[in-house]
Amino acid sequence: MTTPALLPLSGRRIPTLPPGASSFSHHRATLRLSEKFILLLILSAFVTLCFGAFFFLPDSSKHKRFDLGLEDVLIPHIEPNKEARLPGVPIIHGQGAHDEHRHREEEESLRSKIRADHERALEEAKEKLRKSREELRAEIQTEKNRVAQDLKKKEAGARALPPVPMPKLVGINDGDPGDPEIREKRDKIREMMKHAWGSYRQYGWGHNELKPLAKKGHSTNIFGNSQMGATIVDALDTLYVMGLHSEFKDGQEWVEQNLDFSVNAEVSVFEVNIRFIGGLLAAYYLSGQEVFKVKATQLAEKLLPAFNTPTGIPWAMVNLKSGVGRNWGWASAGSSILAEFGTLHMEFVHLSYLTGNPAYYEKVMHIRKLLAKMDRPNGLYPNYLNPRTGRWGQHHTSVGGLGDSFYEYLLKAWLMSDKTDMEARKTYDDAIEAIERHLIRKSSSGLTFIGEWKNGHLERKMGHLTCFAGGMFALGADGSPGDKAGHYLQLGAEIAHTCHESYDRTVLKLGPEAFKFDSGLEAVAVRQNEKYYILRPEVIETYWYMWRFTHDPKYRQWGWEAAQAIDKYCRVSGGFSGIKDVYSSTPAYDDVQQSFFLAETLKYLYLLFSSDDLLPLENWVFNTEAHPLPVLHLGNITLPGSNTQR
Ligand code: DMJ
Repeated sequence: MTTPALLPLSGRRIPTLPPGASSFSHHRATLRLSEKFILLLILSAFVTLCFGAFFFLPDSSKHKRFDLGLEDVLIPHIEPNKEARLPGVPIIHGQGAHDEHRHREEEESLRSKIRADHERALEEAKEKLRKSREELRAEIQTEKNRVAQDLKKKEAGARALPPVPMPKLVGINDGDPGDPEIREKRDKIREMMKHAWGSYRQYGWGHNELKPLAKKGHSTNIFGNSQMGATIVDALDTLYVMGLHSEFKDGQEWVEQNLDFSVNAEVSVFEVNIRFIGGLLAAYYLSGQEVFKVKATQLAEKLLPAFNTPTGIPWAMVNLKSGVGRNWGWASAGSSILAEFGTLHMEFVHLSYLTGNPAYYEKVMHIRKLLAKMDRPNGLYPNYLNPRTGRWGQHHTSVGGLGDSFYEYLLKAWLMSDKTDMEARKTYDDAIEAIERHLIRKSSSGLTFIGEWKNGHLERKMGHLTCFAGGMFALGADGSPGDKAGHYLQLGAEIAHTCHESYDRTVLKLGPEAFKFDSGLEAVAVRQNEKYYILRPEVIETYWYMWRFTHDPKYRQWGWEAAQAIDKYCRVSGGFSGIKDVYSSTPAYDDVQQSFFLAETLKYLYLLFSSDDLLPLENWVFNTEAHPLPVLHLGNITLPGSNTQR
């Protein structure tokens, strides 16, 4: 495994020059400098002589020219016995003679000043010409040294970034599980990854996603009309972790040669952050290849205009070219979405850490401070916040869609700070306490579920997206207040169980998009438009976290059931497709291979069948798209933009 080299920690990009290029250009600069110096000397002597000659001419001729120059530009011409008249200034009779006198005096004093200056310049020039060659050379050298030093100082100033150590990169290894049976399962997952990647490589290369049945590229509005190879960027770290190095190299080459963000496309700030910036940063940390860090920074700069709102809460979408932002038309009262503006922290802190540019850190900390000041109905965070007014939209709260990763990132902000960001931990604990009080219930048959809060009522429905919370509760157990670690681990296990039930109660053994706990229904979808499975990872994600914390073999068993079902029902010759109805024995495909299938679903499955020393959770924090970012052991380093020493 390669370890990233120590980096120039620069917020601004300094063009990389070939070796020797900087000293060459410096040499040229100094040559030009000495030529310039001599030319300047000659010119100054010449100008001085001309001016000298001019001032020794008879008074009448130069007076005329002098008056002309000033008259045209500055001073109204004064004829004897006529009053000066400036537009808008009334004529005051009787002052003419006095003004003329004053004007003459001013003219004379100006003339003597100029004469004195030029005489001095002439003396200096003569002095220079009297100097020996050596003396002149020495003077030129001193001047050259001064300019060179100034240049160096300027360059150093541009790079003067706080020296930060690279985070510890522990556990980038093979993760061989040892047990041959488990290894076989893991090999199967790697084979699925090869099929997904290979199909995309063949039919959708460079497009954001793949249509595995139509065998062509695919994209959705979250990427605007761009072709930014979302699948490539999202899949890079999974390829790396699985040891698929030639595929990784292929992806890297595409990134180097084609990934360009100067496109006229309106993209989702959240999606681009979690998939692209998260994906690029993880690829950088794992492989040490500088290009990924450079691309992540270039892209992040393009997202910054989204924060230009009256409150600093970013727009949901931004045009990468124009920087113009706006919100989704469907969002309540022109609001931004909690799970979107609340899911930037991890990536943005890493960006500031790596580049030394405080802007990223400041943006996300501003969001945190703003939220901390707001009233929360029943202690809950509504999903909608208007970026113009700073007021909540509809009072809907969810741990699934629209809310989910906001809570996840509070916990992960604490974890990635080496558990020093206590403000984040406290905000997480308070939020979870309110969620437990108002949203978490047990069904009549004893299944624990997380419902949705809508204007004071609990909707007894849970989304597939919400299933990630089982893993989150387990991950946050250690460090929870009042010795509640056991409680939260148990809560994680209960959510994992409920979500497994939602899979187990279908025909295809794949979970629906949303399932109910109402009128005798338990963990099943009711509406037709909630019966689909689009290769989502959340349930498998929770199995993996639960496996890491408990080593209960049932989690590997459940993960294997899901992997088999995906391979059986979602696999087609051109990749993997989502399914429209998991309760139907004749599956209809949605014909989309989502990029998160490669980033998350297959990665979590692979990790589930690997040993724990592959990307240990003490050292890595996975962003919401499963991109692993190292814990920042900040110690006593001050993060750029923060006022506090950590
Ligand atoms: C992923 O893009 C991320 O996990 C995100 O947080 C929400 N869900 C999708 C996958 O389902």
